[in-house]
Amino acid sequence: MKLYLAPGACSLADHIALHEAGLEFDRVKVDLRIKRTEDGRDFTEINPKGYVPALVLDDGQLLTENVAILCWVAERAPKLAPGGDLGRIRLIEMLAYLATELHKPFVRHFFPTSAAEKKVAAETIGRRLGFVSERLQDDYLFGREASVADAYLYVMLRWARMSGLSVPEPLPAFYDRMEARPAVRLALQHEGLA
Ligand SMILES: N[C@@H](CCC(=O)N[C@@H](CS)C(=O)NCC(=O)O)C(=O)O
Repeated sequence: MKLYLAPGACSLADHIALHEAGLEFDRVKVDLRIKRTEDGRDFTEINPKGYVPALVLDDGQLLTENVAILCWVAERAPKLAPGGDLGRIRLIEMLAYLATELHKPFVRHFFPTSAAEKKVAAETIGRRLGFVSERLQDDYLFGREASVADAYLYVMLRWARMSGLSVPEPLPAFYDRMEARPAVRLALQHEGLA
């Protein structure tokens, strides 16, 4: 299996999750500006969407979208998903929120078409981080065990810190907790971000 990633991009969440799951995989870095893999291939021939993450399974099937890849990892490592009747649905609910309500405003904040748009994006991120901060149950989003959604939230917080945006309590301690996890440290190291 091969994970196509760009250092520090949202694909870091999938990278962390694969390590948390203890799955074997190869990493291939992609230069997103020119859509080329580090081994010189045209990335759009691998993922026609042209963005990371992309996961090529051992049977050659392509998986894209953070929500889908993270769910797939959690299906292989159930410890990375909340339990209970609605566990899987709660996971999808949280991943969908992170992907559409938090990740997307960051794109507007990183690549604004105006100063006003950047300001609105910063306010939106602040409000939505506030919502997530109230959802933390114990150490992580779903209790005392980390899930694949925590890996995605960690990446969003990393972006917030890099952008100088404030991170509401108790998320700073959550961030430190995530960074202390061996899977996170390994992924950061492999992406040259440690
Ligand atoms: N809908 C996709 C969005 C993924 C995405 O935004 N990837 C960014 C990096 S964080 C990317 O590769 N951008 C390059 C591009 O769109 O050209 C998902 O949730 O997986």
